[in-house]
Amino acid sequence: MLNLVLFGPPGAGKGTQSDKLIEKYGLIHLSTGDILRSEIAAKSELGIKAKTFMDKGELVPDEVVIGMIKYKLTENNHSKGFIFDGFPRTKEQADALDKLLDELDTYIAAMLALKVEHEELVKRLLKRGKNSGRPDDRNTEVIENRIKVYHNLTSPLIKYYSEQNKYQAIDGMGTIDETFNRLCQKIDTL
Ligand code: B4P
Repeated sequence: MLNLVLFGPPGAGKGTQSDKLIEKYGLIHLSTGDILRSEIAAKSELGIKAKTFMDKGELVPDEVVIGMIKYKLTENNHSKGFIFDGFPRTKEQADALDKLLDELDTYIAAMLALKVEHEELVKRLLKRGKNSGRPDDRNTEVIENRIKVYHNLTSPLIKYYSEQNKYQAIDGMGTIDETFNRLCQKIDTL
């Protein structure tokens, strides 16, 4: 199995690049953001709860997202591997992921961290907000809060994966194809 964590602040290109990478490498895409949005669309109990956090740009509680990932991993345990997009986002989630993968006798091969400047992140998210209707992309205050939450709670995971020699920084500025080529070059060395 090849398991990758695609990492970066909101708007860095995680979802965009995941779509291209799963096609090339035949991996399963696990995006906690996408799963949560489909729960919101289905008006499930989980979705109704998650929406209150997402609309403010806050993280959904760990136990909710960990439970979702656990379910998806057991459902797809014979796959070639996974791209984790937007997960883990806290130390608790990273610990839980390592444990779940260990139970499947596998592990994270690398954390690929997209580096994008603050102004560019805000620009990309506001542009998507105009077309997608995503409530968390339409409001500058919510976007700034998501970036702040990333710096406070999520970016410490760089140290977590560095200590395991799994952290790889990738320049995420430039076009979608340029970033994709940089990611593929790195993945092909794993
Ligand atoms: P996510 O769905 O993960 O959303 P995101 O961080 O905004 O990134 P995304 O991957 O969608 O966007 P991308 O950069 O590809 O999270 C949303 C919310 O869900 C969180 O705030 C949180 O509340 C909750 N949540 C999710 N996971 C959670 C977890 N594990 N724990 C707790 N809560 C969780 O793309 C952005 C835009 O940029 C797109 O329009 C794209 O086309 C464009 N773009 C991408 N690359 C570009 C490039 N190179 N040039 C120009 N534009 C580009």
